Amino acid sequence: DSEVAVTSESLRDDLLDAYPKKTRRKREKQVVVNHKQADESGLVSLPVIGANTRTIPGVITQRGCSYAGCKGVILGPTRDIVNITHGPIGCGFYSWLTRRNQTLAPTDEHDNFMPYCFSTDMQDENIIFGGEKKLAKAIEEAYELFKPKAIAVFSTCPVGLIGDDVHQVAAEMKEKLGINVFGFSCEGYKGVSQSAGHHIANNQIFKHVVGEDDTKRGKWSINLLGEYNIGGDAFLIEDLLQRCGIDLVATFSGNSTYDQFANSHMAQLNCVMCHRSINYVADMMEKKYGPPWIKVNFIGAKATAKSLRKIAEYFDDQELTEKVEAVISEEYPAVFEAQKTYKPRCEGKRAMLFVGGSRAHHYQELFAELGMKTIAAGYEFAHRDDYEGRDVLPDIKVDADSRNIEELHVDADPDHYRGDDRAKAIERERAGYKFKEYDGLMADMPEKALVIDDINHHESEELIRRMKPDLFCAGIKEKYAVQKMGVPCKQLHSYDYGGPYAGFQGAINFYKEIDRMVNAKVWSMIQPPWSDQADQNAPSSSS
Ligand code: CFN
Ligand code: HCA
Repeated sequence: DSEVAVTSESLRDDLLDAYPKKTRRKREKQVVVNHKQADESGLVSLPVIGANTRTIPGVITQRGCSYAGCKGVILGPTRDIVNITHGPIGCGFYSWLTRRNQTLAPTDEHDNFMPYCFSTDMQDENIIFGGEKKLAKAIEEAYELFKPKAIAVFSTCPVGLIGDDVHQVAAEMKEKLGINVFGFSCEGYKGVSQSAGHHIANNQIFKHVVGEDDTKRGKWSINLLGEYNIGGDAFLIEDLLQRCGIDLVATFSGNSTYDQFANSHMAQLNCVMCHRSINYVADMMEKKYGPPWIKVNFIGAKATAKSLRKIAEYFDDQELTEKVEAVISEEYPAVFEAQKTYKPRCEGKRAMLFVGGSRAHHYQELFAELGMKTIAAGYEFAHRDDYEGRDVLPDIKVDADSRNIEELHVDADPDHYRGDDRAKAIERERAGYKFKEYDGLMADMPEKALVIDDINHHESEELIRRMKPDLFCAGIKEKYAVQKMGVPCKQLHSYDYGGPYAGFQGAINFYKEIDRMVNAKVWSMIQPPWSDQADQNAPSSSS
């Protein structure tokens, strides 16, 4: 709409004007007005956005590191692998359950080691003389105490700097103990964000675990890829799938076990929820074992129904279709009721979403169900395909910083954009069409909304000051700075203390929570920092 149109263009200029020339040149590629253009045939093209590039030193970024992406994100939610952080104690401690990934209590068959934080607690002496012996001892000690099926070792920055060989130690301990032990070279400095860590994790899990157990699965068997059971989301999705009669072989990796990964290649279909963090596993599994993959999204009631139907469509079986429709009809009345209550209270309110590599897109569905509008959004570390959909040019810039991880740039593989409607897409490709079917964040966002990659503190403060959204969604580092500006901040990472938000019941929980936040009177009583005119450092409100 025109209000957003005018503001977005001028706001973009103002955000960028604050920067020195060189910084501006970098940031202007990542701060984009979502102007969609249609050609004569009606095909729409999207603006190009810069993504997956190094953060500018000196700005306050939201990003995390490679170790966080590997250990915290991908392997953290698996309950019966002992995850040992090889490094100083802080890395292990701060990646221990802060993400709110949940799981079940232990059983005879499956342990739960999540309540424990395992680390080698490196000291000066290990930095100088090497930490491999300490690591071997830690693995042995963990084995003696817990007798796990598998032990994983995660490298922090100093491990790479001093050259400890975690893979060699892991191989020796695997031999000695007779269980699966494997390591990850996920030193925090690798790549430009947590995204590098996802890829490293995916490669090793695929190499060391997937394919170990060839037990056959029943009809309608799937894996759910990229669902991490934050706030209990996976519990709700598991329940829906089970009621539909769908056999969930493995989730990567919410509420998962080692045995599930080992058997996952026997599933008939991979359903990818967070494409950013796990597309590599989907691709490798398809190439090596055959199951194709489709995208799903269980955030939002409409999206949940659509995803269940999409799975049923893939199997093309009347019985499954009927079961799926029955479950949707059981769940939907409560959703309609809740929408009747909460939509009038939230309708027209404006949200900004800056988080991660998929939720800034997926959560727009839930806000739309409340009649709320997303006026600005962006990812911390996503790649261009997450913004623009599958029709993007290969992102193959390999600079000096990433030369050791060339293989991370799988975006160069055009096959990477297959997935949904593959047959149709391939057919069109053969006919010489350039794909114009977008399924990324930008296609779904309003015309002229601001899309900002790797937003920093200066930019979010300016956005809030100028546009005064009704809600800002981000993470723990942003939350209290934002709230001191008089705007409620919902954490879309940890869900604050709430959730689950997936599926139908989760959507209802979310509506309630957002109503509570955007309609609380307290926000109008807060004086933002710039309201103090005497403060010479405050940004001027007329610019
Ligand atoms: S649970 Fe996922 S959904 S895995 Fe990823 S890209 Fe992070 S930890 Mo925070 S909340 Fe976030 Fe996504 Fe996928 Fe979580 S949006 S940043 S690395 N993410
Ligand atoms: C990570 C994990 C994180 C951080 C969340 C936050 C998560 O990237 O290391 O900044 O609040 O979801 O826990 O994304």
